[in-house]
Amino acid sequence: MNTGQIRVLVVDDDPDDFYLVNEMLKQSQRKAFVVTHCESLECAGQVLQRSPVDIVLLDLGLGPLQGIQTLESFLSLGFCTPVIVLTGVHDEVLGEQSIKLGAEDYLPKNEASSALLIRAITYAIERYALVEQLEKRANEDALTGLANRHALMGQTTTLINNLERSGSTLAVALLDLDDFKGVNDRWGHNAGDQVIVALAHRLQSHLRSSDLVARIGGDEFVWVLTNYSSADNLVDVIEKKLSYLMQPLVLEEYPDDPKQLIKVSLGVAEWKPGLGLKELLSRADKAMYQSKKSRNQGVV
Ligand code: GH3
Repeated sequence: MNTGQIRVLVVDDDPDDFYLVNEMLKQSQRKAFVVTHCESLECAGQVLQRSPVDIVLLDLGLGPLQGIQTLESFLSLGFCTPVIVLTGVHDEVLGEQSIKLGAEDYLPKNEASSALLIRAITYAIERYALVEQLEKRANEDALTGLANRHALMGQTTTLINNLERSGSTLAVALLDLDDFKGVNDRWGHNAGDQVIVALAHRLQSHLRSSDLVARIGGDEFVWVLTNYSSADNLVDVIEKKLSYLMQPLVLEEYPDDPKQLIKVSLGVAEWKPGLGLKELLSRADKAMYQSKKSRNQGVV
């Protein structure tokens, strides 16, 4: 949230109601509200596309859209913005439905006062930010900022479900650093962390943006490749990327002395109809184990 100003988008097809809301917000002694008005969801979509706001106040019943349909249609636009339903209808069921769907609050217009509206807006923005932060933490690996195992499971399962319909390609590559314990022992835990972070950055910057990368354990990473053209191509792609990943690394403590600290073993499993992520990971793990033993890359 912008600390000085709160950007509010009021979506209401009644200009008189908008006038009243705007007047209520103007009465705030402590907060400055920058208010934009739209009479339709189409206008709201265009405004949000141009620049984000801190909160949307949404009337239910815009044009052909009735009741809860209005909120569903707004949410389907996919903007990450907290929403308060501010409506002329006082209906407990509608209120509960709105909250369940994802609205932060439900306020009947005839009950809204300046103080109540401002308080509702303030808490809605704070709550939304807090939930976003918690969701981020729940899905992110703290050291590298990559997706964690939980996020990987969710995102890849969605991809696999879509594959069952589209018939496209997907492979799971499991990467495990070689002799990483030795890195920690020889160079210290801080150097070990630098190796993990460097590998994460390399994975992020050298892989296709449509691929997924996650850190699922201490020195274990997963790379999910999608939409490649054939199995031969897959091996080529992986071998080319590995050469980027395993470049020497400059440690903070030894800026003039690059060290070959990033060596990985890798196992790959290709998706076939009926296979889920767990099965793919287990196949990739077996291939990786073989690769560890021979210090080559293995594909099953
Ligand atoms: P191998 O080549 O057989 O895979 O052996 P390895 O030493 O790479 O793997 P091993 O599983 O024996 O050791 C992994 C080590 O990674 C042990 C653990 O202390 C260390 N580790 C796990 N998470 C972190 C981390 O976040 N930072 C650092 N610095 N070390 C970590």
